Amino acid sequence: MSSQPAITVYFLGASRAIRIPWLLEELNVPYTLETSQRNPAGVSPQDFKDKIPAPLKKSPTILVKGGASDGTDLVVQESGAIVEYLVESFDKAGKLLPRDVAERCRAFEWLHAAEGTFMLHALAILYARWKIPEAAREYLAEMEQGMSTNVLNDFMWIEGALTEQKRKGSEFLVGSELSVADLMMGFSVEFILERKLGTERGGWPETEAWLGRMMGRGAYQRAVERSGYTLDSKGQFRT
Ligand SMILES: N[C@@H](CCC(=O)N[C@@H](CS)C(=O)NCC(=O)O)C(=O)O
Repeated sequence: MSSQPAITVYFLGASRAIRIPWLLEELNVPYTLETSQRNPAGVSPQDFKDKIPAPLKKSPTILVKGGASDGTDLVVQESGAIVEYLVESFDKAGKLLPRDVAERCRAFEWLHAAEGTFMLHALAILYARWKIPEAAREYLAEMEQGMSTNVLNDFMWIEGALTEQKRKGSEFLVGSELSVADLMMGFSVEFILERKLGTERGGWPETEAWLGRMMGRGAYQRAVERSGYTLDSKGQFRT
């Protein structure tokens, strides 16, 4: 794709949608935001869902005017798929995907682990908190403890990777530059730490320092400013 078609990002407040404007800011690709805050129940208001042109009605979704091969509009849902599409289409200089094949595979691992491993394990805990019947609530702490084993294992993985990266003199999760790994993992780590979803039995100094560096980037800050993103929603986060 040579020219840059108009991109609309459907952005629900306090959500993993932040990955997309952050990436677009890093690549300097123009975009429009269609934003909504969550309703008092913490989910997408119906009028916002009605606007999202994808079957799942979740955020993020993007609409790319004339972005399909036949010139019709293109709609992409799932943050990992959106990241892959945007990088393939607009990162012609290959800034966000390491060239080295082993590093590229590491970046793909994190890209998929962000949702398929980290969020999966952490959301199991969150859903138990929300959905456990009152009569079983006395078992919640024990359940959370059991389920946190997976989250701890995940965090040991990222803490170890970042420790190794630091030893090599890198500030990033893979290679020596920002990549799709950082862009996808930032929200997952922030969300899990912020909501205390199983990480409390460990210490994560390198992970926290990395997250601080990512959140301090100019592109991230611009994305936050434009979208109004914050996770500090007093428990209002819903998936
Ligand atoms: N795996 C999907 C998850 C999408 C998702 O669950 N989005 C949430 C926001 S973080 C949402 O739209 N929730 C609102 C609702 O279901 O009402 C992705 O990575 O995009």
